[in-house]
Amino acid sequence: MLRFFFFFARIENYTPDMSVAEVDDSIKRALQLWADVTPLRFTRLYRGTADIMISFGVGDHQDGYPFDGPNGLLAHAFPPFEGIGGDAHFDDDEKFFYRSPQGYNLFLVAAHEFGHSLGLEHSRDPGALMYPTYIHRDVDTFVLPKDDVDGIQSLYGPNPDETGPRPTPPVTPNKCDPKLVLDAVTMLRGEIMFFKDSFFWRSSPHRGTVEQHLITGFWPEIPGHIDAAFESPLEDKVFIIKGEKVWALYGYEMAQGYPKSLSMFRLPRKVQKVDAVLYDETSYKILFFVNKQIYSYNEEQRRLEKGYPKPVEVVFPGMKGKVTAAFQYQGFNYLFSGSKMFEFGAYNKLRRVLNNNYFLPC
Ligand SMILES: [Ca+2]
Ligand SMILES: [Ca+2]
Ligand SMILES: [Zn+2]
Ligand SMILES: [Zn+2]
Repeated sequence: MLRFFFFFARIENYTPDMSVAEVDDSIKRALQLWADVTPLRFTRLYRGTADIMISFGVGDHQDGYPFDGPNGLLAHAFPPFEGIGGDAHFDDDEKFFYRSPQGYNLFLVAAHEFGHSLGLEHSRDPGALMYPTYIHRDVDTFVLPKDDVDGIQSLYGPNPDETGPRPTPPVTPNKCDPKLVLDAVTMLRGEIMFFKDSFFWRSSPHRGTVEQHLITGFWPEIPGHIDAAFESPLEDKVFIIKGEKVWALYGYEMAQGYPKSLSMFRLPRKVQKVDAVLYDETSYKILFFVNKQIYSYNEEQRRLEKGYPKPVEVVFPGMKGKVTAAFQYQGFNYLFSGSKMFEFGAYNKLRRVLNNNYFLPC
């Protein structure tokens, strides 16, 4: 026997930021996100009292939890209970959007609030929808993360009416996973950035802190699963490479005029993907790792160096396996291969082979 949980939802009023159809669609998709993975089923009411009463208000809106004007609190929702329980209120001093990314995406805010309406609390997983702070995400490709699926299924169980395959819920990478393979590593103004899937860890050596964030929370235009990244002190930019596209960051801002083509580094046309990039601050040379070869680009002279490509093991004797990420730090070159990290000192002499989370302690 199939067992479902039926909830009624009613939209009491609308925000002037979006059309009625856009609000309706955002709310519907936000509820559907939870219904897709549970026996929860939502029906819309147009009058009377629903389990989930949805409204927009400003300041003191008569429930004892006043809103605070632009930013800060975006919305709140009450855990399932009688009366106000389950209700979701949105601060209409915010600018909500449907498509053009200005302000806060109503679908994302509503999906988070409905998590509360259904009984979920905040999550510490920085990839989770139930993470306490709003994070910009690509809503066209958004799939409810594993942490949220596990949370809601612990309350209501899985969807008994599973029709066909669903997209796999994304799992937030774990720096203590012994099988972790990093996508790219770079310095960014004294901090070390470790990229993996849609996330990065930011390590501040002087502060001794490591934080994990969604890439889109900082740079909405940067895709996940990047190939390589490096910082150019000459240009004071961080370059992010995926396929033949190159983006540039100026600190935490996007640099204008990007993405550009990988051909900006004068690589031969047959090179359409790089595995890793290492910037050598002592010589202003940018080493591109492509399969088992290294190309060297002289950034000062804006040309590829003669005699390249060279095999990786000629430039870095003792390097084993394909290089998957690379960076230079405090005079040492670090080449990653799978779950290992090779440390090279002066004259590219191999010093140590470490685990690749050496800088990301567990
Ligand atoms: Ca607010
Ligand atoms: Ca890589
Ligand atoms: Zn309220
Ligand atoms: Zn919340």
